[in-house]
Amino acid sequence: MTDVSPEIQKNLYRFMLLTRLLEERLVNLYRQGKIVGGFYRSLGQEATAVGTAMALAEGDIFFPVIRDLGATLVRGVAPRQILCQQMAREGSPSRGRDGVLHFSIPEKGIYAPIAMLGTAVPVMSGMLLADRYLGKKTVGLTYLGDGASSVGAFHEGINFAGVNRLPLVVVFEFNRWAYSTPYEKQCGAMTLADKAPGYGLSAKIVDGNDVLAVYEAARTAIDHARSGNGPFLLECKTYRLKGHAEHDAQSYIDRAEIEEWKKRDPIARFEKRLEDDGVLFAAGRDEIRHEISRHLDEDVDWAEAQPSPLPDYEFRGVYADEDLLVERQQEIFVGGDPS
Ligand SMILES: Cc1ncc(C[n+]2csc(CCOP(=O)(O)OP(=O)(O)O)c2C)c(N)n1
Ligand SMILES: [Mg+2]
Repeated sequence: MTDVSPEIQKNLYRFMLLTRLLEERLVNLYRQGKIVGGFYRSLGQEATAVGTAMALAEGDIFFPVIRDLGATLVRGVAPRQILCQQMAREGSPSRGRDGVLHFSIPEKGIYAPIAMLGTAVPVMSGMLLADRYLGKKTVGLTYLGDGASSVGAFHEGINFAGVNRLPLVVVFEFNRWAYSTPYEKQCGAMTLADKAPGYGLSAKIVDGNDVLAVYEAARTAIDHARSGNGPFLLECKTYRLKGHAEHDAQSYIDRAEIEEWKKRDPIARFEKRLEDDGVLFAAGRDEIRHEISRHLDEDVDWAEAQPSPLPDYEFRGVYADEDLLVERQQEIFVGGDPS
């Protein structure tokens, strides 16, 4: 038995299911050509994103990456904002200027993932150092794929965070693949957690498809960081059941591997556990599913009715004095005299 309250367990379930159902809607929109750019799913990885984000406290900060839609939902981003973000409509957090999860909502502690893999670690280390100077007890969490952990910026950043004992939690989303590169061609260490001793850090490996185990391990990691013990590397073993993005048919993966991981689907597993433990039964699950679906119907209609941003919005938010400079930028980039 777990000491996690039934209330939190039901919330973990609700957010995993919301992530999945929202992504299903987004796949439909993608197939209708309504998504601007690519669409990256977290199918099979919902427990890792939801379980870790649920363990963060008010005021903590994090960078989601492509598999962390669930983390942003836990943190209070509305599904309709995500729908607008993916369709590049007004009403999206980036007001149509960027897609996927590339947006920041500082009041919710969400900062846009940095496109270059691994660079979140040094950037977040700097943010945590700044908060320490300000006397704040902020914990920072960043997600990193197995591929991202091979990038130089990760190693420099984690070394800096370790030396300064910064309250940083790195969640490794170990899903064995970095696009089409398998882990064997990525790193010689047996596990990503093996990287911790070299930097004097603590680490733990957890079943990333067991949402309760992820939540409990994330609480331990966050407490460790907040208590001044320095960074913590939490390796979640999970699996990307779809391709890198919707355009990728996963032709480089043996189908048997995918079939094997389907049996460990985090949502189906948690449903069984909730039932075995007497926390939530089929009728309760159906109620949650219907409620989510009903809201998503409304959200999709609402998002599709939102206008595209005005073209001149592209030039805003670049300089502090934006009004003054919009005209000049347009002259330079859209036409006119570039001198
Ligand atoms: C430095 C760098 N190289 C390549 C890319 C392109 N890219 C974006 S995501 C990705 C795969 C990342 O794999 P992984 O870190 O394992 O995360 P996963 O997609 O498995 O969640 C690649 C190659 C990039 N954004 N940055
Ligand atoms: Mg990966």
